[in-house]
Amino acid sequence: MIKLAEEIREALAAGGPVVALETTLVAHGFPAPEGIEVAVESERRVRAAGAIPATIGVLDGVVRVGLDEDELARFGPEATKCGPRDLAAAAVQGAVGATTVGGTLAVARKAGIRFMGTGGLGGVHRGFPDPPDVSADLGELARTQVLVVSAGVKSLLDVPATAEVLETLGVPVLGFRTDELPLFYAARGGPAVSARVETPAEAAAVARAHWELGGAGLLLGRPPDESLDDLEPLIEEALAEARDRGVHGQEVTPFVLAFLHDRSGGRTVRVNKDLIAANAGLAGEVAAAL
Ligand code: PSU
Ligand code: MN
Repeated sequence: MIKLAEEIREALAAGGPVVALETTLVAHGFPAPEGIEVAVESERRVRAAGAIPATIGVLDGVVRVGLDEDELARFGPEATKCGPRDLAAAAVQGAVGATTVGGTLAVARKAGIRFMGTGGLGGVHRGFPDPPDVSADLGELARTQVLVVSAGVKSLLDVPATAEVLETLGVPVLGFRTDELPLFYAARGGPAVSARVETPAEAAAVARAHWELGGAGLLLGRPPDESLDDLEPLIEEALAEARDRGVHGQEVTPFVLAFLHDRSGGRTVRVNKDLIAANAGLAGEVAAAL
């Protein structure tokens, strides 16, 4: 049911650095085929940092850990979005299953991978509790011994509420050279982190200590290098449009991202691509430092 690529199996057996990467942002986070370019560049950055990339997705009835370029190219817009609850059905029904952060963490737990890079963590959607839409990313992070590097929480969500839930779940929220949890497209203005770290080695040391104490997931927030600070009106417009069109559940995040990519004159595409690759690189550095 789960198949690890040879290189990844060997690296894990030897206690080497491996970084999990997801496929939902590949399939649904960008206009095709830009998601595939992001995936290839993320893998390159993980390798440049001295770690092995493990891109995860469901293909031909198998949960795959490690995909080659031809396999990655199959994660287009028609792929099924796979949170943790969707993995089994996608495998049994032979779907191309693009794993979210939560879905990827569920597989990483099973495979014994300790690090992951992504764009922005999912969280509490705005308007809670009508409906009570909370990304499964949070539940998986709370029970998986993985350090996830992201540009914080996606700002189309209710970020302060998400920060509160992360605290409730006992997930350390580390800031990489920042005291504030980044806001995905924006570097500043987010809620306070629980601890600030200055280097990949320091992040690795905190993760190891957390796991020795019996803790599970950690979030390491890395601010985007280019900060877009004027997007809130456009985000509100996107959410209103989603509401008007009856977009709900798993469709909300990809709809809003596509709206922003379309209406920001390409700025969100650029920043989103850059931050995903940079987060993958930092995850590789932390993995290599442990
Ligand atoms: N980061 C990005 N683009 C994305 C995502 C993260 O830059 O598309 C995806 C991740 O797969 C994350 C998902 O798990 O968005 C959250 O979706 P939801 O809120 O529906 O759980
Ligand atoms: Mn949801």
